[in-house]
Amino acid sequence: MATIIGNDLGNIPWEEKPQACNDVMWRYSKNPIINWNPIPTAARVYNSAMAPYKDGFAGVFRGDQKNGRATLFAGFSKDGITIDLNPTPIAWVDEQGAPAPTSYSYDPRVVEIDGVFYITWCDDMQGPSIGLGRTTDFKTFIRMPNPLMPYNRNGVLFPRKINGKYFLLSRPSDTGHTPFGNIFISDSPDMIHWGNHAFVMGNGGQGWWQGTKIGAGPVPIETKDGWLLFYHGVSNTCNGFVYSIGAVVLDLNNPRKVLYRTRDYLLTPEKQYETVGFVPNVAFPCANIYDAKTGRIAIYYGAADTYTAIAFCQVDEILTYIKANSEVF
Ligand code: BMA
Repeated sequence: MATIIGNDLGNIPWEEKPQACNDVMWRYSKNPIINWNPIPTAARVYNSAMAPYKDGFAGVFRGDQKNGRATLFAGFSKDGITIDLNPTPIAWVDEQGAPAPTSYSYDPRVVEIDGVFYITWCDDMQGPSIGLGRTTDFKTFIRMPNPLMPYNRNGVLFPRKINGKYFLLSRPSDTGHTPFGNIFISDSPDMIHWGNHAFVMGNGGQGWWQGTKIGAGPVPIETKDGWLLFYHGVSNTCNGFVYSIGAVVLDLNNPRKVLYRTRDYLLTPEKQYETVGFVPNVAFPCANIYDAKTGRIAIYYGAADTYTAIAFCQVDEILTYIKANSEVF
């Protein structure tokens, strides 16, 4: 039985681990895949989401416009690496097709559930909150009611119902560059009414890399051992926050329960495209795609609030590592 419970994806972007690498997560050698000023309408495209679509990939991308304001753009790719970004921002509509603009939008996640692609992002509802919308073709984007009260960020949906309910991770915050933050979970019978809010995991631990705050990253991957969720952990320094990537395994039937959690980070800013940019020292994962047959996982992460980059890992190797190096607190 394959470890990942999901689809095969023969065309997943992939590069074998370099021989000299001792880590379980490694970077794409041609990072970054999106550089400064990729389209005339956006200076920096990062913290973005991709999903398999038709015979290639489609995604929703955070683009900071030339007035500095963050918005979302659709993009398409044949190989998951070269991205064709639509230079016109996504024009959200309501259920009747009338314009439903956003004031700002950032850090999108995309998940396909039963043939519909749902997008969560950081939306403005009198301050940061979780936006929710859907598309079937990456052309028409329909806004749905905001699932949670402000202030909140890092809303991430699970890719299927669990015991008849949709599940949403989130990270309650403040209006600014929040100096705290834990991951919570809510569920819903219909994607409209959300409740049963519960705490999942918090900042801290023996190490310092996730000592300030944490937030869910890409959509959780269903595996035979549990939901594999990559997340960001933040430490504070005299020069500001440092964002690293970790992982956690949540119980398949009860995703409120943490089974294993990385004691150390899996990837921290080291490369120039991660340590130098608009905001230095940020590795911020927002998407993963995977091939159940080979267990290959490609993670899309924003680097230095400037670039889009890819990292790779293999599911059996990463699960073995997390179990052997787990710290649950
Ligand atoms: C967080 C979010 C992210 C950003 C990170 C580092 O609060 O705003 O979009 O990548 O800060 O600046």
